[in-house]
Amino acid sequence: QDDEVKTGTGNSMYSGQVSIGTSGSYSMSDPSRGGNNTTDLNGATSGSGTIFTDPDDTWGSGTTANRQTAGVDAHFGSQLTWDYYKNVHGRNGIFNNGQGARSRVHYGNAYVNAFWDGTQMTYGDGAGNARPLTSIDVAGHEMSHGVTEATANLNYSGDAGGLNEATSDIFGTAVEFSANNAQDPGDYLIGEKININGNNTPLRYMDKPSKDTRSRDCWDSTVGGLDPHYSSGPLNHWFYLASEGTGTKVIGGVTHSSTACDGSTVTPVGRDVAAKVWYRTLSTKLSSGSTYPDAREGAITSAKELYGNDSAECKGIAAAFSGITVPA
Ligand code: ASN
Ligand code: ZN
Ligand code: CA
Repeated sequence: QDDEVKTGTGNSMYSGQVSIGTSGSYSMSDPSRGGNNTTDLNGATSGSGTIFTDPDDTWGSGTTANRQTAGVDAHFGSQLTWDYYKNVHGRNGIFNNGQGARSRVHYGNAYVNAFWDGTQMTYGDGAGNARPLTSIDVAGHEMSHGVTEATANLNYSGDAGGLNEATSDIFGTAVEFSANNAQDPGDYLIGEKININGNNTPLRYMDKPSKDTRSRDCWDSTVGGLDPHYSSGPLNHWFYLASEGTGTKVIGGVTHSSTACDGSTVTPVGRDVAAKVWYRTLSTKLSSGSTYPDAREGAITSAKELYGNDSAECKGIAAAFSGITVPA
């Protein structure tokens, strides 16, 4: 029966040996998650690619020597993202309609990016020292662009562009933590596994976004003029402050250190609360032209609805927005 889920064994690049949902005998297509499926573009830059198949349901080798390996990581990332939204937010897939999505790997030649195109996920193989862009946080980031499109539909410019990008970093990070994977433990770095800069630095730092030399730590009215990958900095910093507070902590084997823009001490509400509040804000308070001040107001209203008007959670969420200088 082709609609019966099978449990394959995947030898991934970034997460060790993992279980993946497959079907038939055997295809990398997961009937238990809306038909999420993973295909090989084999260097093409268009088309659906060819679905990965395997005779014994054991996939990949842990290295790029086996072309299934990138497929294992992409399929696993899609599975984790599906499970995260379902289990934590009650969301049934990217579109909340029970439908899965395709992930395409081996896009183009030495392509150093990954993207969501409104319908599906696509991953490049990287170039030079940069490895395939199929890490858990990147997969969660890209699919969360689909969730943003299906909810607030934030523009990709101005303050909204930064909120859009940060939303993907926030939920990509939340998915990484939810995986609780020994090879890729949760942290507040984005893309730490893929060596995109060739010197083992991550793409972005949520505790102090300016460590990438371009992102802003603090909001002001000029932030909206930046590329969304840099105007995301203040909201990423908000998520870190709300989750972990000010100060220094080792998380996922990495030292994180954060200060508030207004010099305050922020008492954290925890990552799970911050993620719940942000999901409610995204899905019920924001729209295409929303600004950072709108995000503050929406998040505080969301925290009141979830936890009560005078709750510690609501106060902490507000304090973290003051910590990125978004005024009341
Ligand atoms: N990987 C990039 C991102 O998701 C692609 C882009 O610039 N839209 O942000
Ligand atoms: Zn993005
Ligand atoms: Ca990470």
